[in-house]
Amino acid sequence: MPANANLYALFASHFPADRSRCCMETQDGRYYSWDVVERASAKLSNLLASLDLQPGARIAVQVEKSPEALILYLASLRTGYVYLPLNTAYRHAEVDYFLQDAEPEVVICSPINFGWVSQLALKAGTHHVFTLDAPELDANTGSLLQCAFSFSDQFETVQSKPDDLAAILYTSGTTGCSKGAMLTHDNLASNAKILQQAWAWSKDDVLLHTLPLFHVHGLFVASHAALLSGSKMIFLAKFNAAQVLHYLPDTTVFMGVPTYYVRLMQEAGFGRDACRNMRLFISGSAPLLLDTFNEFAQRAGHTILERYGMSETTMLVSNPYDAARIGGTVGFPLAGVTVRVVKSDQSVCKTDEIGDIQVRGANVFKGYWRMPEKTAEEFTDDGFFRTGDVGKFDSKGYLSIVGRSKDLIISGGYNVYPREIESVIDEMPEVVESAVIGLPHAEFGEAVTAVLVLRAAAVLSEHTIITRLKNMIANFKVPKQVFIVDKLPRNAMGKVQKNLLRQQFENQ
Ligand code: MCA
Ligand code: AMP
Repeated sequence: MPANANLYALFASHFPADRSRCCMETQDGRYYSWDVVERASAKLSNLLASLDLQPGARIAVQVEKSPEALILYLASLRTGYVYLPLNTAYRHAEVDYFLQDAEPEVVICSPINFGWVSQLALKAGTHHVFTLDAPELDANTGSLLQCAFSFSDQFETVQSKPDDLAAILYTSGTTGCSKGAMLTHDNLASNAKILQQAWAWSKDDVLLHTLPLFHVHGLFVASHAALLSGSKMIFLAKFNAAQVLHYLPDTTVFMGVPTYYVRLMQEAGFGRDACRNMRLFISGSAPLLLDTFNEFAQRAGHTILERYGMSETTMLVSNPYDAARIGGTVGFPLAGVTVRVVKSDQSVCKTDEIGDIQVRGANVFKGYWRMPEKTAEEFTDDGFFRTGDVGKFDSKGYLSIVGRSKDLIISGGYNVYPREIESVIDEMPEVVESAVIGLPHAEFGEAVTAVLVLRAAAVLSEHTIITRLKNMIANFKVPKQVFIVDKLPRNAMGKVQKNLLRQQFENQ
């Protein structure tokens, strides 16, 4: 039989020989050995397998971060089903869309959301709904952990082919409508192996894991490298700068979005002493400002390694581990990943010439879920994926991202698609039309900002708009500021000139 391409099988082959060593430790002192991770994921796998799901069934998960949530992800891999993580900030309409589109056979949510999520799941034709919470809170009868307890703690990981789906991550890609990026076992395995090498992971590393578990950064980039290296994770429920400062002396690797670094430096006690055992700080998901990069080097005595990735491609470019890490750049294409910058006529740009960034490699996804036309549009004839990012290579081969051709705002590392927010605002009876833009923000990088035109005589305050939106969409998508104008600036084609709006409101 050929080697099993199942990603869990790859991880398991690198678990430490001494399974009593620590895999995850939490802030309240819970300790999960590799043995526990193996046996608990086997119990969950046996439970999932007992449900008699279709091959390729989607398992949609919207739960708070915990070691159990990561173990659930491993169980989904082991059983060969398709893991579909959802941001815990998503509200009713957002979850409804994802469940309708993905038609998961299993939905797992937080106990507090069981009422509304189970209704949506029923509507989407889901057969099984469970809850998952931290063990001490997870006492109700629909609890996944309770249901799994009586199952065997041994499970033979199913045989997967490299091209089998492991996960679907929803993203809006280059256009407004949310699409499920289908990632295979091979996409994830190849990227995990490349990053382990590129960033020199070893079993002696300790990762301070503070990222959420529902996006590529926290679920794949951070966890995979540690799982593949048999390294311990200090597993915190969320990012909190004071807590990070507390754990840093016990840590060798930290990963985060730029906002984490900005907040960390606001801690008075942060400095070289806290970082004395650190080997590596990594940043990604959004541009790291040169000021942050420089200030951090001064304060911490460490040069942040910035890398670049996408849901569709996982990681594609990284600054080097053992050569100069250049601020304002994302570094070199990773081993086995081909990246090119092209002009609008598809010819390759010269050094320092700005163009569209395209990528090809084993890391690049299989396509968008049930959207073959959209998938085809995003690939060139010679098989490169169009990232929607704009950049340039310098004479030493470092890539810089200088902008985006897609209309996207990145706030605190979360992507916000203006068109989605505009359509929600435009539904308000008082509103004629709206434009949503990103304005520079010291902490979040960009702040979601709405500019509105109201109907004649309509009255609508900024406070009312924000309050309404908070009930309708995830909180990080809600505009930080709202401006009312008489009309939106348009070009000769009738398209709203967002650059003019950005200029007008940048310093207000
Ligand atoms: C929270 N708030 C935000 C954001 N997060 N506002 C704007 N942008 C945000 N990202 C607001 C809430 O709306 C709320 O507002 C208030 O802050 C408090 O909410 P809370 O949830 O308590 O905030 P927090 O815990 O301080 O969270 C901030 C955070 C978090 C820690 C920076 O956003 C975070 O962990 N971001 C990381 C995102 C991430 O993992 N991205 C990776 C994507 P109010 O009080 O008004 O209601 S993967 C990816 O991009 C690719 C592949 C890659 O390359 O990695
Ligand atoms: P997502 O598809 O949600 O995973 O977001 C991917 C997008 O995040 C990319 O297309 C980039 O626009 C952005 N991104 C990720 N890493 C970086 C980085 N280091 N610098 C600038 N933008 C980044």
